[in-house]
Amino acid sequence: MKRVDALRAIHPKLADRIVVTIMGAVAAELQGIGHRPNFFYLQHAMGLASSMGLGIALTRPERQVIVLDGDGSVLMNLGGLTTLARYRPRNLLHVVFDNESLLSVGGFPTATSTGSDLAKIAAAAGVPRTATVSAIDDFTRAFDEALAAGDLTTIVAKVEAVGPSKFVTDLSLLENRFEFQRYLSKPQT
Ligand SMILES: Cc1ncc(C[n+]2csc(CCOP(=O)(O)OP(=O)(O)O)c2C)c(N)n1
Repeated sequence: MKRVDALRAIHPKLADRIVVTIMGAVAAELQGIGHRPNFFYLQHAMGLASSMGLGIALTRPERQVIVLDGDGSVLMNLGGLTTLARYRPRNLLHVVFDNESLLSVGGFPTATSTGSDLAKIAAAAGVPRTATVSAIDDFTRAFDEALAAGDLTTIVAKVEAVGPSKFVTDLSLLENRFEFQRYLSKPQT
């Protein structure tokens, strides 16, 4: 499965949900498919997209929050999984695109390439719902089931280590920051 195809498959379902992604390849891919004011691409703070998603999910329990993460990023903040599980926001769906590499900085292999299992780690941390998928149909099914279940879920989507040739986009961090903040503070109809 290619991550960009997985993103295309769920893109319509992200329209009215709060989305936080990691930086680099996934951010560029999602922007390429179609940016929205409810998407925030967390730059620089590697590993902390799920922590930011947790904060938003806890303060906005009426909204569904979706975090699009990477294996390298999760491995950098494994303690974040224990904090997610501890507070268990029912409105947070944590998707980890596991390409077994740090693709955005050259493709160095991560520990998932040598057997570390992020879904099992999330489950052991106390995340109540976890799944590992490696085909688009299974991914979209797991995604829909997680939204319907209304409980904290981590989906590890095994994807090929391929991405766009450039990760630079024309959306600056500050522009995205103010736009996203305005979106969050706007009353939803
Ligand atoms: C604290 C910190 N260390 C290193 C980096 C550099 N960096 C940016 S993206 C990235 C790799 C992210 O890997 P992963 O989460 O697996 O996503 P992928 O690039 O494979 O999509 C790294 C190391 C950073 N931004 N912040």
